[in-house]
Amino acid sequence: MGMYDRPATVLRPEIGSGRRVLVVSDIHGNLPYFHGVLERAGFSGDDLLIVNGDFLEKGAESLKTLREIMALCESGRALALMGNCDDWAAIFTETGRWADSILSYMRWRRSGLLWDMALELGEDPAALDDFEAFKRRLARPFEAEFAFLSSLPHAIEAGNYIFAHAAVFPDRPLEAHTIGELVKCEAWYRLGYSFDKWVVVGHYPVVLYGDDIVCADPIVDKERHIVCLDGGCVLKDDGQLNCLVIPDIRKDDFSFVSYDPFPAFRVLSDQAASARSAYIRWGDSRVEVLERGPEFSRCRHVRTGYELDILTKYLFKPERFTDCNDCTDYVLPLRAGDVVRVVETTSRGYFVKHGGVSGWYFGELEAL
Ligand SMILES: [Mn+2]
Repeated sequence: MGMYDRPATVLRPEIGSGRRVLVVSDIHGNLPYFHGVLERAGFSGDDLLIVNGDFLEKGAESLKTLREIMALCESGRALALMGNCDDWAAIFTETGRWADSILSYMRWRRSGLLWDMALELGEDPAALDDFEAFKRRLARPFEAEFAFLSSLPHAIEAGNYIFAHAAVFPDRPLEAHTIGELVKCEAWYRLGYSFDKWVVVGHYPVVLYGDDIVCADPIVDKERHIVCLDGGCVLKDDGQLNCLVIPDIRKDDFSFVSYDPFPAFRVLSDQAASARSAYIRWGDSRVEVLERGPEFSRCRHVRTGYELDILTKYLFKPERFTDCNDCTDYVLPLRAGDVVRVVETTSRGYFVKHGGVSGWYFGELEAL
């Protein structure tokens, strides 16, 4: 039986009324975004931070992120739960195909927890060829880190809220879920469940729930009592790290703050939204390049036939058929005076974010 088939561990902490609870999900080793969103939320010693899983992998600083979260948990300022990218303690219990593929995963990503651990041991992570021997070298120096990871619960229930990395199923108690059910479900929000308590999840970037408009702000569904938090930090170039701010765990009112590193500017002219747009995203990004230019290329999205201009640097290969970076041709509805954050500056205009939504602005900008 693999670890994901085992029963989940549920934590039910006592959180005092009036203690503010902050919730962050899918940090993915991105410390600047993590620090940025905590600063924006005014995280203080009186708050409780809930780290909703996937604080490791994909980003540049997994080991450092892990140690910061460990320190916050040990001081009582944070509670963390496990995401599917935080399951590294399993290397000491799981065997077979999963373990066999870890070295090639490391060489492909060139980052991640085990990559960082090898570097700290003075080893070249790309040159490792014996995973069993590497594992034995990790056990002692990183005993505390692995003990912390293996102690992580898979759901937290407190006051009016349930937190899990990816999913909760309403037909059974939390304890009757397997670990895999809580941490691995894709596009869970589409399954249509409703809850009495608020269920807060990450795991699936919220932008992927959009059809033709890209919005990285949390999805807050007041009918179904669901919050989807994952703003695509690390995974999407224009992504953000969202932080839910719950003033009282026994009350239903909450807000959120977000962090991305893009500089803010003021819009100088009104602009109407485009009548139609497409959001080309990972997993469905096959395009045919109709005309390749130095800055923009005219492309046809293969599945839908939709034609749009894509930044040439977003095309992965110099071939006629290629996949591409996430992108959109959406023209944002803006009013003079709006503040936008600039992701790309091009000869045609700016690719910006406004209220979590990504799109184009073709007028002038003014520095703030
Ligand atoms: Mn995940």
